[in-house]
Parts: sequence; C-alpha cells; structure tokens
Amino acid sequence: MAEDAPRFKPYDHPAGGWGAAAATAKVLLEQSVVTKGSRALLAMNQPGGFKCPSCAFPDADCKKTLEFCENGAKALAHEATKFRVTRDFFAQHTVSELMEKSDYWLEMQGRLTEPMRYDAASDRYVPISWDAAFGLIGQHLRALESPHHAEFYTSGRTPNEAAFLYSIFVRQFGTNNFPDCSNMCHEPTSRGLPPAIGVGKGTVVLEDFEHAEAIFVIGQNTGTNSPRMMTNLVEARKRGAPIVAVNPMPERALIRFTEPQDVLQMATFGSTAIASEFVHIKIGGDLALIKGMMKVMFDREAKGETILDHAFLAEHTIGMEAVRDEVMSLDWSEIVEHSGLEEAQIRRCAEIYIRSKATIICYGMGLTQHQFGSQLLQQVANLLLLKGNFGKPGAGISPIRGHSNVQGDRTVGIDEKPSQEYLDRVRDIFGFDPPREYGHHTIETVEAMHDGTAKVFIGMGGNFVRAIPDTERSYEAMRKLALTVGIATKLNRGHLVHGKDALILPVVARSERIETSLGEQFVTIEDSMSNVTASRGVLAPASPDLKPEVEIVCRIAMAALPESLIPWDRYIDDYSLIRDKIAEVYPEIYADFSERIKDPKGFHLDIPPRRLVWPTPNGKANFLPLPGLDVNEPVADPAMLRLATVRSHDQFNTTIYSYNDRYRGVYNDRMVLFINEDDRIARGIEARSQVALETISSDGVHRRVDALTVIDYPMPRGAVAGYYPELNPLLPLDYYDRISGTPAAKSIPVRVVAA
Ligand SMILES: Nc1nc2c(c(=O)[nH]1)N[C@H]1C(S)=C(S)[C@@H](COP(=O)(O)OP(=O)(O)OC[C@H]3O[C@@H](n4cnc5c(=O)[nH]c(N)nc54)[C@H](O)[C@@H]3O)O[C@H]1N2
Ligand SMILES: Nc1nc2c(c(=O)[nH]1)N[C@H]1C(S)=C(S)[C@@H](COP(=O)(O)OP(=O)(O)OC[C@H]3O[C@@H](n4cnc5c(=O)[nH]c(N)nc54)[C@H](O)[C@@H]3O)O[C@H]1N2
Ligand SMILES: [Mo]
Repeated sequence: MAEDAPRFKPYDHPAGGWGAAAATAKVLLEQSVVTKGSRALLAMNQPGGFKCPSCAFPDADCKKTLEFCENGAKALAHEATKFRVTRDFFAQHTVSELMEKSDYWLEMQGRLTEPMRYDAASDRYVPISWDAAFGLIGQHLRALESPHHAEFYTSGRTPNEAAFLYSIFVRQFGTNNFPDCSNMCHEPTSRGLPPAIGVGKGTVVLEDFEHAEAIFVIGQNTGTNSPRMMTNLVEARKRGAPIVAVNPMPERALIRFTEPQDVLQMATFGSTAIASEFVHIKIGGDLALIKGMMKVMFDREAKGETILDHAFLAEHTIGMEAVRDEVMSLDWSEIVEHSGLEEAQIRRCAEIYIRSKATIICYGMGLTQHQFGSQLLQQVANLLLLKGNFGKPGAGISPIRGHSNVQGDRTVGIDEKPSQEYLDRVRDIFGFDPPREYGHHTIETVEAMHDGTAKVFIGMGGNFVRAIPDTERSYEAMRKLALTVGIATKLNRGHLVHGKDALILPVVARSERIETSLGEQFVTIEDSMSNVTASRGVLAPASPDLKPEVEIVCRIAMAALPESLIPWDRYIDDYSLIRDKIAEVYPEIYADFSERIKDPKGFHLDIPPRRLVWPTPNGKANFLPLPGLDVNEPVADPAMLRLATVRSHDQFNTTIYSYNDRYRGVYNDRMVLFINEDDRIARGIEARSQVALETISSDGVHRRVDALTVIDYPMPRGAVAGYYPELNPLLPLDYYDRISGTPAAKSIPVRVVAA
C-alpha cells in the first residue's frame, strides 16, 4: 500500500513543463542511476544507441540531441536501476510472502540476476543453472501429449530477432498458440482494418503530422502514454492545424502542454493549448460521434453540395451507399443520446473534418477495448475514406501502439492466425511442415488453462496474470499448469502465480549491450509507424548471469527439438543470420534487411494504402457497416455505470512506478474511482468516501472490488474510471470483442455498492 495518506488536488498547470523535468530528475535519483542513467538517456533514440523501452511512438529525427520524454526516462531508470533481486532475496522470502507484497514493491526490488526454479518444499525460488533450466523446459515440452498443450506468450518489448526465432521454433514444435499482449491491445487494428483497407497497421508516418490540416486524437492519453507525440501535436497547433481530442476524461496534456525541450517556453512558463475542440464523449459514444459527423456530410451532399471526394470514392472504394443509407436513417436525438454530446459540437467536428484537405485520425485503447472494437475502427476508416484521406501527405489512420515492438513482433510471425501463404513459405525455407490450424489468443489460452488442456506456459516478457481479465479466476487457471516460465527483466506477479514447476529466466534489457562470441550484436525494432531501426544497448548488463532473449529462444528450441535441423546455435552468436532469414520469409517488406538497416534512420516497411493499393480480396477499400450506435451490448439496468480501466501517469502497464497520477491530481493512491459528482450524489455517496464496485454480468460469477475512494471528476454522466490492473478482477474473461479477442476493458458494466 501507499506509505503516505491519499491526496487529491486538481492539477491546474499545463502538462509537461517543469513538472515533467522534475519528475525525470526524481526517478533517476530514486533508482540511483543519476550518472549512468543520464549517460544512457543521451544514447536513447539516437543513431548508434538503443530504442526507448517505453512506448512505440517513433522518434523524430537525428537532429535533436535529446529524444526522450518523462515516461521514457522512467522506463529507462527502472531498467537501469541499481537495485537487484538476488538469490539471497529469494532465500529471505517465501513465494507466499511475496504474494502479500504490492506490484509496486515487487517492481522496486530491482533487476533479476540469475535463473531461478521454484522449490515446493521450501516455497521459495532457488538458483538453477541455465543448462538445467533449459533441460527442464525441454523435458516438459517433450513430455506433452500434444504440442497444442503449450502456450507461448509474447509481450511487445521483445525485439524482432528474438520474436522471429520464437515464431519459427514454436511452429516447428507444432502449434500456433501465440497469445500476445497485442491480443489485449491493438488486435482490433490488426483484425478490423485488413478487410477495410487491406493492412492491419497505421497508414501514417511521422512526416505526415507536418502536413495534416486537422488531427483527431480519439481515446488516447497522449501526454502519458506516448509523450513524444506531444511534440507533433504542439507543432501542428503552432501552425494553426485544429486538433480534436475525444475523451471522457479531460486529459491534461490534451488541453495544455509545455514542451520540456522548448527552452523558451520553459523559461517563460509558456504553454500551448492543444485541443481546439475537446469532445467530452460518453464511454462508447465514439460511434455516435462518427456517425453524426457522417450524417452532416451526407445531408449536405443530399442538398447538392460537394463534400465527399467523389473521384477517390469511385476509383478506390466499394460499399459507401449502404453505410450512407444507414447513417441517414439515424435520428439526431439518438446520436446525441449515445454520444452524450450536443448536436452543435458534433456539427463543429464535422466542419473541421470537412474543411481539412488532409486529416489524421489517431486512436488508442479508448477505441479498441470495446465489445465491437474491431468494427468501430472500420467506421473510423469509413470516415477517412469519405474524403479520400489515404495516399496523400498529412492524411491517414494512425493507431498509436503500445509496447515499443508490439507491431514488429506481429510483423515477424507472432500471430495465432497465420496465413497459409506465410506457412508455405516457412515450410519451404525451414524445411518442416508448420501446423495449419489456428492457435490460441490470450482469452483462449486462459480457457485452455481452465479446462486443463494447457500444461505449459512460456512468457516471453510481460506479466500475463496481471494483464488478463478476471484476476482471481485467472490465478486459479495459471496454478493448474505443470510448468510456467517467466522470461523477464523484473520480478512480477506472473512469477508468483505459477505452475507446479516454475522458472524465472532473467534477460539482458534493451538498454544493455549484447556480446556474443562473434562480438557485439544489435537488434531491431519496428515502431508504430512501420519504421524499422537498429537498437544497440550501451550499458553493461545488470548481472553477468543474464542472457539475451535470442539465446534463450535458441536454447529452448535446442532442448525441446534436439532433432531440429535449424542452426539455432549459429543464431545465438550472429544476429545478422536471423535478419537474413527474416528477409527470406518477408521479401516484399524486408528484402535487403541487412543492408537497409545500416541507415541510422532505419527504413519504412511498405504500407500499400499509402500508394493507394488495397490488399483486400476485391482490391478495393471497403466501407464496412456497423449498424446502430452501440459499441457494447446494451445493459438494461438503470444503476449501471460504464467503467473504463486506464493507466495512471506513473505506470507502464502492470509496472507501477509510483502511486501518483499527477495530471489527474491523485497522490499516494491507486484504489480510486473517478465519478461525475451528480452520479455520486444520485447514489447517495459521500464525497471522498469508500465504495465497492460489482460487475453486472449474467454468467453467475460474483465480481467485486472493495475500498475504492470516490473522486469527483469531470466524467460524463454514466461513466466511471479507475486503474488497470487493480480493477481487472471486475473484467469478465468472456467480455471481449469477438472479432479480435480483445477484452472490452474500457466499458465494463458495473454498479457502485457500499464498501
Ligand atoms: N507511460 C506509459 N506509456 C505507455 C503505457 C503505459 O502504461 N505507460 N502503455 C503502453 C501500451 S501497451 C499501450 S496499449 C498504450 C496505451 O495508451 P492509451 O491508449 O492512452 O491507454 P489508456 O490509459 O488505457 O487510456 C486510453 C484513453 O482512453 C480514454 N477512454 C476510455 N474510454 C473511452 C471511450 O469510450 N471513448 C474514448 N474516445 N476514449 C475513452 C481514457 O480516458 C484514456 O484517456 O500506451 C503505451 N505507452
Ligand atoms: N483492464 C485492463 N487490462 C489491460 C489493459 C487495460 O487498458 N485495461 N491493457 C492491455 C494492454 S494494452 C496490454 S499491452 C497488456 C500488457 O501486458 P504485458 O505486456 O504482459 O505486461 P507488462 O506490464 O508490459 O509487462 C511487464 C513485465 O515485462 C518484463 N519486461 C520488461 N522489459 C522486458 C524485456 O526487455 N524483455 C523481457 N523478456 N521482459 C521484459 C518485466 O519483467 C515486467 O515486469 O495489458 C492489457 N490489460
Ligand atoms: Mo498495449
């Protein structure tokens, strides 16, 4: 728990600025990395240096001397920390004792230092040699009745080289069971966009921000989760481009921001207003907003004006009429009701969109994490298609990805639903027959653990048990396994909620040097805008007993598949051989990989819609329907509130850096419930009192989280918010988007009850 008393004080300053500078200094001090950390910060996102381990937003260019942000600095400081989790630490604490500690406490213990194996007799992790650890994994995997009884998770920090080999190894082992953090994140982008525009990625590159005439930022907390993007928003505003921010929470940085790297603004306490239009949407109201904007456009067309890009529509698209007819049939009263907005504001948004000759729409978890998230993104694509906002500078769709290499991992094969062409290619190049049936995504993995078919779980990074829904039941599922393996930099709850056998394997981190018998190796990362760059760590590894992820994958493969003809041992030493294989498997995008990666700026993977080429079955961009105005199944309970589980400013996913959330005015507490004052009063709840939340569901499971302090906050009526992962016990495993498998973590139906 937090050590100091909780405190709430609205934050009235611009985001960024001196507050961010102070927070950066504080975290470097706290992790005792002032000199080492500052040196590493100078190498972060620089040519010849390493890529920031935090978010996936691209870095601007090589001209700037500093290319990091407050939250990048936090991520790095926690990675470069001087604190260590050693064998003595594990000797001092049983796993049951560690379970009593908070996620924050676990994180603060520092970097893992050597491989450990769970010992049931003492309920402790005890040291094991690397050889024995790989031997144990091989033994468990070879003993399985079917390869489908193993689950191979990936979290998006894993670099391309390790992810690619992992995808090949697992397929040679015989399964496509690739649950992935992306399944909980931007999977609606990966599954929803291909039928619409032919690619499951963004179509915007960084330079486009310089040419956009309007930028929409929907369901994304930019100042916290991709702060480097603030530079682009500030620049856009300074040149007069309108920015429309759509969010149920008036996120501070989307309102006013001071660039910590703008010397003049810092010196004069200046700031830039970001959102020219702040759209205070209801949770899940985005569909109504989008359709309202379309309705304005179609109405004006019907009156004889030319609003749409008819040449583009005729040449490149199919299906507009059906979408138009459905939109035209909607009443403004329903649109207003579902969005929670005034008609006049929707009309203003439409006007901004109509006037702009090049519009970018960026979005985050506020759009993806709904029951119909994939289809909702298709409506975003519809809106963009109407005005031909593809294939020209300053326009396009821009999912703002999460983990720094989550997009890259997917590109190089981490995919539970691989295409048949891809599998043919793997067969031809590697000489084995990969499994053809689809594997498990995250939810199916948990289901397989519940029903006992899953026996082995290997976690390549991440913190699976804290990231997935239905915490308590997921813990039970995990504990049924025969073996759990956590391949990680830091101790986390995923290592404590373990199988009968369990291993923790510590890895060399992004900021650290990788030395092999052939000398220093580098890895590669693909950012949110499909730019691939090299990443070279500059720090000495946190312990001599760490291994790079590439070596760990190869050694697991050698242990599990002793007969494999793939030269795993050569890949351990020479990463350029891995890149050559990536180039062979993906010639359209990765040809000449080893040559092209020499450019310090990296290179862009081809995104066909940028060339007005649509890799869909009919070769066109398709308007796809989502009738009605609901992005979640309606719930007929007048007491229902929609709960969005969000990140604070001081966390990276399940890693908690502190109990503060400066921009939302919360200090020393994470067990809070942001609520509209009128909703609170209507329920007879005292200000700042404690309440409990219960999930409204029909599956007979009682889900409840207690002791949440209510905070009056400018939320729309009917919407509440609180923090992930603390509120994951409220999220039913079965409550997810059927197309992508992504849990609807932004729209959990809940009711407030007495604590
Ligand atoms: N510092 C830091 N950086 C990160 C991360 C981190 O935890 N910390 N996580 C990384 C990862 S993996 C990811 S995926 C991204 C996540 O980055 P974001 O997508 O910004 O993630 P969230 O904090 O979940 O919040 C999304 C926003 O959606 C809003 N929202 C909630 N419901 C709705 C809705 O119905 N409609 C709309 N329009 N908005 C809604 C919330 O108020 C919030 O502002 O960030 C990445 N970067
Ligand atoms: N309710 C709710 N649930 C959510 C979300 C939400 O918004 N609401 N968001 C979802 C999203 S978007 C995501 S992406 C998932 C995140 O799910 P995960 O990716 O599984 O979780 P993280 O917290 O990012 O993982 C942190 C751990 O990764 C390990 N790690 C860090 N760096 C490295 C590295 O370089 N290599 C290796 N091997 N390990 C490393 C550390 O040990 C650390 O403890 O959670 C999802 N869950
Ligand atoms: Mo994510």
